[in-house]
Amino acid sequence: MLIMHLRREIFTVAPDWQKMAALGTLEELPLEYRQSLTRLNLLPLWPSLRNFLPHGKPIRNTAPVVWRYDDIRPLLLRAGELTPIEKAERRVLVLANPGLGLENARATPTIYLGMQLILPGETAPNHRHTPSAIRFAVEGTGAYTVVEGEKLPMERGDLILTPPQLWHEHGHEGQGPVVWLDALDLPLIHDIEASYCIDGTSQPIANRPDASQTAYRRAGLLPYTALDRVKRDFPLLRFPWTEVRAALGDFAGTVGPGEPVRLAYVNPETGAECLPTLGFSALMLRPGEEIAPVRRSASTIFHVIEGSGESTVDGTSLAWSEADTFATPTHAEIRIRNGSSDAAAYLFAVDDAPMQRRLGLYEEFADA
Ligand code: GTQ
Repeated sequence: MLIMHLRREIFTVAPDWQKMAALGTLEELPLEYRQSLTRLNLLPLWPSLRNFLPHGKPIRNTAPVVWRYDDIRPLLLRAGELTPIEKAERRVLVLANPGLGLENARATPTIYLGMQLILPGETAPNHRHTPSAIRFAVEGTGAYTVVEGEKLPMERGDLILTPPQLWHEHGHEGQGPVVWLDALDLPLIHDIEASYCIDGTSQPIANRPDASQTAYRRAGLLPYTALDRVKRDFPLLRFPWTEVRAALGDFAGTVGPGEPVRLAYVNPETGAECLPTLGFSALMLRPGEEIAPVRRSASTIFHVIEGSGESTVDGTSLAWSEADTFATPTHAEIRIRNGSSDAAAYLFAVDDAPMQRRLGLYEEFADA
């Protein structure tokens, strides 16, 4: 412990030469030398070293940005008229961060977000893929996702997991449009050239309620057989909002003012995050409350389940109301304020902390 501490002290003090020496630039190198390097697929490190390894804090291109549901909704409904489901497979408008290039289809460096529309009677065909995905139901009733034969109703605020490589398809048996938010770890999986999909025929559906209504009905209770077998990776695929909302309300009574009332969605058998790469949590902001979550190395997106308010992200103000979604970069300073003095606000958060933990680089910073 002492050694760890000393190491940190030694290496956080910048030697003088580091401050003084400016690194050599590309332009300083003879043209003929640069051309020889290029011809041989070589690159000098030092001109771009600070790009790859900036001092103290990563370079962040992710813009703090809000996508308003009032803006998205009419355009998504129009997509319903313009593009039949057969021509879309998934009828989705991607929430793309302008700081990362719209064409790169990412809300943060690791989180893909889309708003998906399904109309009554439509089905989005069965497939499975390497990226992990979740759905967070935003509007409408009567839609469902089937994951490995388990039928998962999607009512407003419900979280549905579609873990990597598991078969999933969507349908809609109700009236009116249904919209949900998709979040995937697609940016990472695509960047490492590991993203692909396999199409399948429609799954046979098990004739029983989903596991949130049966085997994992209540926290603290597991099927007895779970004690003496290998824990399952994805035992629970649906987290109904009615239960999460009630849990937040009860938890709030024990959390001091200004302390975030925040619950993590976890695997009930292991207590760990429910997907390998992305983490999910629900926050309640009590009337008039403002919170400043600890600054951390993870990037996070927030989706408004109920209420309205304002956030400050690295000094940028973002106003939000119901069904809006906003992105926050890694290492960001974040404040979130409930704009109402008499109603609670509820947010759903997706972050990349699980993948950062697995990579051994997740950090929280105790700012003054
Ligand atoms: O519903 O399976 O937004 O495969 C992107 C890729 C949704 C889905 C997206 C997908 C899906």
